[in-house]
Amino acid sequence: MGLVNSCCTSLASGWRRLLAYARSQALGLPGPGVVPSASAPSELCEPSREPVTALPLFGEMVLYGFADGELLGVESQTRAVLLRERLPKELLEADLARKSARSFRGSVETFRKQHLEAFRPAVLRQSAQGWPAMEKWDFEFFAKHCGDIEVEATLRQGKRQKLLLRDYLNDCKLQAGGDELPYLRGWYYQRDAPWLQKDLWEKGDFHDVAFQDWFKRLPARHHPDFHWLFIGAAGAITPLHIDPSATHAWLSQISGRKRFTLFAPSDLPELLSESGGFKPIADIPVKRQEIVLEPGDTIFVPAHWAHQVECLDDSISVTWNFLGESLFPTVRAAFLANAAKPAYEPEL
Ligand SMILES: O=C(O)CCC(=O)C(=O)O
Ligand SMILES: [Fe+2]
Repeated sequence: MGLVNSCCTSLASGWRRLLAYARSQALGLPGPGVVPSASAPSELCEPSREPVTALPLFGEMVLYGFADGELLGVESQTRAVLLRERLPKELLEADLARKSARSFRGSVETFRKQHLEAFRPAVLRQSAQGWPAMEKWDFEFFAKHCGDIEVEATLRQGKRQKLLLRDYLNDCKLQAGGDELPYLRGWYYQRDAPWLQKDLWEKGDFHDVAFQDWFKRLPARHHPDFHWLFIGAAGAITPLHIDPSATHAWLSQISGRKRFTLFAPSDLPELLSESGGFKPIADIPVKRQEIVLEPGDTIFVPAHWAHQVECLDDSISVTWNFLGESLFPTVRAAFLANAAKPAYEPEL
């Protein structure tokens, strides 16, 4: 899936490279790789100018957001600035001093205003209650009905391995309690077993109406396959990361419990180590929000909230990363800027 760490490595090291490049520009060095229509603006040379967030987008493109809401679209390979935009101010303001994750029993409209448009996490308790999956899905169900499907599990240190779902579920049992358990993350079940969908939400349900995916308004080749099942044994972990392509996510817990640890976008610089990766969460000095999802609960993780996830029990979840309305103009602008890039490979 490539989601873990991909963004924040770009935030720290990408930004430093860009800054070094901008400084070299100011010194009058030739600027190989600059797209002619857009050069690195001189204010990048300000040492104090550090981004507070970065949105990984199409290809290698990263959008760096600043405290004042300014946003620079940067092609990280060529280090050229491709567009200037503004981030929704709600994203930059989102922090844990405001209302954060909480129980929710309101209407779609309330959810939109208080969470989706405000970039505030939410826990929607028992919002998947009544889905047939809640009664049917456990490890035995998948071994019996989907055992012959080849899946790709994540092993130690992010290594991936293809194996039959039946064998993966067996391995989960054998390795229970060990370190770094294998974890089936991001299984795009709609390709292999689309019939599973009938066990989930229906048209007109909260999930269908509240979580509109604005990717659908971009050309079809840019609709990502960000709709997955996660199946993991108690103890399996998804390390701290930010979800790809500026997407919000919802995740509904079907079986077992999961703990989410969330950090606000405004704290992003505190989460990164010198080398550009994420620090272990135990070493992060800022406030975090911990939420335990019970079967039937759904969490809404807004774009750019970093999160770590741990299976507290043998766990099955369904999740969808979707593009929200307020980031759509930015993502569309990035898409157009990316599409308008000259067709040559700049020299580095
Ligand atoms: O449930 C998990 O282990 C991780 C889910 C998640 O954060 C993701 O899909 O991006
Ligand atoms: Fe995630």
